[in-house]
Amino acid sequence: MEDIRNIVILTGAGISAESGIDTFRDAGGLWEQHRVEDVATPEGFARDPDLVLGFYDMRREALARVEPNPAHHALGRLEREWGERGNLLIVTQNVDDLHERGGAKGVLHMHGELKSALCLACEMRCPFDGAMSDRPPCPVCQAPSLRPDVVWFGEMPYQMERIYAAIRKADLFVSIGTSGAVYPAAGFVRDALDCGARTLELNLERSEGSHWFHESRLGPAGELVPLWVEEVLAR
Ligand code: BJW
Repeated sequence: MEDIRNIVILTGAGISAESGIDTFRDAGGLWEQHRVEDVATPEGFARDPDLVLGFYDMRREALARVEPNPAHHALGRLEREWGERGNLLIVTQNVDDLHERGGAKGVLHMHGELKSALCLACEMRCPFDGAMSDRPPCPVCQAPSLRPDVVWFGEMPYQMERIYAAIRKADLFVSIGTSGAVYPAAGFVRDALDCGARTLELNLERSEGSHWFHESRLGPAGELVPLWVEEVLAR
């Protein structure tokens, strides 16, 4: 087996599904309940801010009722125990905080976070818990101009330079619980392959970019991820 020092892990909605958070594109998922162009684009927000703020308030409230599952805990353990062996970066497309509640400390939220607000007046970001539909004032400039600090279609995901730098150095790229339908995250596997990394997907079903992975393990994240973490720590 080849030497693995640097690992990049990309997670998506599937890792939080067993905690009770809806995915986007599965049957019954969020995009069957809401039109994506209405709730996840800057244009939708400009047209109907109340609808969008209400959508994210509802998801923020739901977050308070769920717990991290064995997949989140296993990645928290891996991050802790990988230690001196090399670098490990968890990049999540998820806006929930279940990785952190599962013990991971250095998670990069490329699509933002539900419990963060962005002020459209002063452009400050701040931790936020509560209801944005109530139009609370920005804690910095007091303007009632907060929006969810999340990345909508057409907006630039966060910390792309840092992600690509980690991918360039990666010996192993692992994708967990994502459909591979949304770019740029869906392209990371090809970037990692181009840079010589081994690629592994852990997903309920084959993702759209499944053929780019050296290996696909299919099943629920809550079962697959703890087993894979045991395996990688035992190397
Ligand atoms: C389980 C499971 C279990 C279930 N266990 N698994 C053509 C080519 C390239 C790009 C584009 C293009 N046309 C348009 C674009 C750009 C666009 C895009 O990708 N569009 C596509 C629809 C084609 N992308 C953008 O606009 C992005 N910005 C951008 O590109 O900027 C320019 C740029 C240029 C160059 C470099 C960098 C940037 C922004 C995308 C923002 C996405 N935002 C959202 C909403 C965030 C806030 C929120 O949460 O509301 O992000 S949309 C939504 O999709 C959310 C997710 O993070 C994202 C991905 O979804 P995910 O996580 O994969 O969930 P699902 O539901 O799709 O899949 C779940 C998977 O889990 C499934 O496979 C299940 O089987 C599995 N699963 N249970 C394991 N128990």
